Amino acid sequence: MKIASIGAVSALLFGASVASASIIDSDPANDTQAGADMITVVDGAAVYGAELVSGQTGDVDWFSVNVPANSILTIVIIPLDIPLQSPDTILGLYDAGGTQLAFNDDAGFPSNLGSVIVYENAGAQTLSFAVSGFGDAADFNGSHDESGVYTVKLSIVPVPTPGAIAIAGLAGLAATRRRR
Ligand SMILES: [Ca+2]
Ligand SMILES: [Ca+2]
Ligand SMILES: [Ca+2]
Repeated sequence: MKIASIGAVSALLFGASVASASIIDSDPANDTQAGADMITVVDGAAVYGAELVSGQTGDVDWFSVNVPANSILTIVIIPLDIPLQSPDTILGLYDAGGTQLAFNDDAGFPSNLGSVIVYENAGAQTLSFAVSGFGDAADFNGSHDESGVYTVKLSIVPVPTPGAIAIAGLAGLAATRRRR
């Protein structure tokens, strides 16, 4: 159920704007966390293209993003050579010290072999994420045979305060009562 809803979200994100996303991918410099391409987030969102390069053995693409405190970071990797199928990606999220915080292979197997991570971030920090191909292990050392272009869609939204949630809950309750 949870997987299905994530798949639906990534299907929703697979829109017309995806094809025209500009490329941010400094191969081979971004093959390591130290060489990660910095992502600029505008109004809580960023969309860009990248590629797991054929012929470059073990291409891994690292990106970094500044994430504010009390926010939810969502990273969606959308395969484009065959939409949602190829390249078959994996995705890892890391803190600045290189500790893996989250990992995902398929956003919704078998219909979506792209990847998605939703992460609730407490304190402001720079996070990094790595995109590699299926077959690579969770250590992202580049041992895979996947190639092809993909789009990254990234969003950052504030975590609602408890007061805002309570108000939303009351509004929902009032709406339910009105329908009866
Ligand atoms: Ca690349
Ligand atoms: Ca790379
Ligand atoms: Ca995958």
